Amino acid sequence: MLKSLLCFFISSLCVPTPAQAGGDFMAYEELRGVIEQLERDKVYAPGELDTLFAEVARDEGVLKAIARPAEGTKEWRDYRPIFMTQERVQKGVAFWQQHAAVIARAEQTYGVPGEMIVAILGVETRYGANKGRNRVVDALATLGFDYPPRAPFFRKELREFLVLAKENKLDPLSTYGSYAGAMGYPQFMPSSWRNLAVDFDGDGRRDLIDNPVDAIGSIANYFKANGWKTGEPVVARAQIINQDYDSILHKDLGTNSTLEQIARKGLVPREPGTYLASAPASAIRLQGDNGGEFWLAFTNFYVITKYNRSLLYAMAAWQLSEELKVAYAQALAQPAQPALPDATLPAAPATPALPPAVTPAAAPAA
Ligand SMILES: [Ca+2]
Repeated sequence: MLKSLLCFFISSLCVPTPAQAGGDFMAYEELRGVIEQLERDKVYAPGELDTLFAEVARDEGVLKAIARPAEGTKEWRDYRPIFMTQERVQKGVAFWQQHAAVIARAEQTYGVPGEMIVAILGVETRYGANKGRNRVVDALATLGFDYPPRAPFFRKELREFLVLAKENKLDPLSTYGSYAGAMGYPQFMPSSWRNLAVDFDGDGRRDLIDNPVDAIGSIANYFKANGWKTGEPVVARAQIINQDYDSILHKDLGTNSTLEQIARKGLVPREPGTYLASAPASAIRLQGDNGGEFWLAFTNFYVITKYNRSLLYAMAAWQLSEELKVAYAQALAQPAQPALPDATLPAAPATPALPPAVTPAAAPAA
């Protein structure tokens, strides 16, 4: 009450700007546990983290943001237009052209297509243009200590961030990212940065915040480490051939059937392609502009969900990658295109101008 009255009278001092207020977690037992562990592990000197956390503040905006992620509340028809814009494709092509040699090297090194790497950068940060405005240490402490549904996850990421800051000489008080603490061009969480980032330009640092070369290599390495299968299909639009399909539709983030099992329930690939009947797959339904869209999602599709645990995210990233692949090839064929006004791309997932939605290279014999 006293605090709210003070806020009423001196409201200008009570605007929630996390960088100004501080020390919100100093009395938390859980923070003591984190600090003592990092001191025991000799990552931080005694007292160093007390000084740091005297500046760390609860970020109420983070708690609001995590309660309404776009992936959890939107249907596909509303989610898709956020990412599938002419502007995002054109900027992706420009980014790809600027870093063509590095992207080709990442493709060769890790077996992940260049368009997939560029699409992830486009969906995550518009190719580095928006790396996030939340101070990471505030965000992770807020979620790790004051967001019970996922506190253990974020408390671990807070510890990882504090170790990462030491390893990479980041100033924890001036490192910014998403409301969930994801950082840099590829929006890696601290544990992913520590475990899967690579020094792709060989300068001795794994810098995802200011170095697009390291970001490109790190995304490709992340995909490879999570099971990307080079040359295998990602996802294919399905058509209905009989009415038993409801029982096979799948919402979890992994394959649960084979193409053959799904076909028996009434869904088969719509476009011609080389598919193994025994290929692990799931049938998914998305709510599109014209009602239900049915898709056959393969192992590689669920690798994309390792980046962000959402079917909509994976579909947006994949569709953007397909658009990028076509637009990049066109740009190589005829450079110096005039800029077009921003507009949402047509909803059809694969127009006749596009290559087949799924082009598995040399599928092995069944
Ligand atoms: Ca580097």
